[in-house]
Amino acid sequence: MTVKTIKTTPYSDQKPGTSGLRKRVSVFRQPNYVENFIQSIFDSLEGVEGRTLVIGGDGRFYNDVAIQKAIRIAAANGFGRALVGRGGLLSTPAASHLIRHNRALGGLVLSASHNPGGPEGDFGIKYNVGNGGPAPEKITEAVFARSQAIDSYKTLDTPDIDLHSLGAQQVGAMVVEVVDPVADYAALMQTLFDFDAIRGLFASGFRMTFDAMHAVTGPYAHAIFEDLLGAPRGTVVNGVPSPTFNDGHPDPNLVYCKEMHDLLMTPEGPDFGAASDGDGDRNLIIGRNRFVTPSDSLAILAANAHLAPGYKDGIAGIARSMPTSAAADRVAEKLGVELHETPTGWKFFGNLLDAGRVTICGEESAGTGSNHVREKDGLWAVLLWLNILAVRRQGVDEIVRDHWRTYGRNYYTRHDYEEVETEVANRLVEDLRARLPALPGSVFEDDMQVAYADDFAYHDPVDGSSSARQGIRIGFVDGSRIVLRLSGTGTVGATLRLYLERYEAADGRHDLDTQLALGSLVEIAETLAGIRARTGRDAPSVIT
Ligand code: VG1
Ligand code: CO
Repeated sequence: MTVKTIKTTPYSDQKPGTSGLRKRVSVFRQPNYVENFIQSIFDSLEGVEGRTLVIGGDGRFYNDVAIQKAIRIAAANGFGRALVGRGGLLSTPAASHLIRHNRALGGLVLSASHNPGGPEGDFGIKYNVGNGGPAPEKITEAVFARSQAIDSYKTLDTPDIDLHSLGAQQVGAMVVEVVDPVADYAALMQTLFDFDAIRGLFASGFRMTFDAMHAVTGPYAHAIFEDLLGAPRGTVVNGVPSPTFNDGHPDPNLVYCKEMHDLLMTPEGPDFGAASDGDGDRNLIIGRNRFVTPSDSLAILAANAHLAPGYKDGIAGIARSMPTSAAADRVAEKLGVELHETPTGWKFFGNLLDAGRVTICGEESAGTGSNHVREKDGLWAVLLWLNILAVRRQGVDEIVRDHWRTYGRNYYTRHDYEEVETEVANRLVEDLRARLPALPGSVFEDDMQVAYADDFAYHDPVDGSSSARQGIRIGFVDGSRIVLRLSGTGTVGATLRLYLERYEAADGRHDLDTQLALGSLVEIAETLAGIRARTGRDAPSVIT
């Protein structure tokens, strides 16, 4: 089979963001757009010859087309084997596991996560390295640099492979193995959690509802919750993946899971509600009468992880992204383990996990995970919650309140302003950055005094690399914080994220309404950054 070398010209916009390259489908459909990017990835890797590549995605529109292209380009570049999830499906954490489990060189994860899909929606391509995690900045920068100079890519003239038949097929000199996307992942979960205890919980009449949002977790959730753990049929809703997510928005937050939230707030509702996003790495956790913020969830999971078999010997440390609340810091302090604050995006956790310095990681954006893979993992978080509920025999609300009574409560919210004009957003951030040096010591309403103000820079303690300008932090003397940064995953205009946090001690008031508790911080943020004034918006697009 002769390798074809096809001439091409660069696209200027192939710079990976927080989590790979994400664009409108129409952008990916331009001639050679996918080919250029994938070839740029392979050109940035060493020693692909004969190695294994994992390929899979969240099943969104264009997934199948991009996979066929990726397979041919991989074969033409000398990979020896490709492992592809049946139907082109692999959740992001399952892809991470397959890479590790099979000692693959890396993997291509095709997803735009929680963004809508379909011909008018978004698509994405991300490269994960051999540890199963998103490529570090060193590689993503090399890929971008290569994409700016690329003049040809390699491919083969072969027919499409059958993505629906399990087993081996040949593409040139490369073997393509179509694998069950769920089996290895479900096996991994059984090594971490007490499935008998969780089975007992369901047998005792405990009721859960899990919303797969017509996205990738459907098959995983049916297999794990209903088949293996004995939850009644119907526990998993919206469990059939659809290329358009049934025209929905697969973001598991209180906006897109409002119905489930409302159900959990009624006495007739189930005991526990959970959901995951397009590619299965995020999680939403709601107990009866209790929404658990992702930052609290991270802290509670870390504090209780030892109740699950996979973590029975305790955890080595916790890492959280900078905008995530400091609730986990208090748990780390009490456990006497390391706490690391990293920039937004899972790629920054990889080194800490590989070095064994942390076991559990989390982000305020509904991402939690551990050293079992190198991605955040939605179903893992749900299973750890279930394991904890099964052992403690308490409800979610009781566990959350108990946590606050021990550690105090970090009231927390995020206000997103989406599709803001890029220039307006950039100027806003620049102007605020310019004011930072003068802020410490300033006193705002409610006697709020600024303790520090900076633009977060991260120094990776494992490989010594530095990442500057990762978000503006304004900390107050009482432990409150305002954080502001621009999203690195948006596909239209700019998204401004404003993160607000206020600490209330263990013996303090834990029953305030979150938005009211953070009201004065919202006003201080407006005084400092002028988001409403500059964008002309009177309210955020999304509040989480
Ligand atoms: C967002 C979140 C970040 C998360 C990233 C990818 O990034 O804030 O915490 O890691 O999405 O998540 P940004 O740059 O838009 O704030 V996912 O589920 O899209 O892979
Ligand atoms: Co995701």
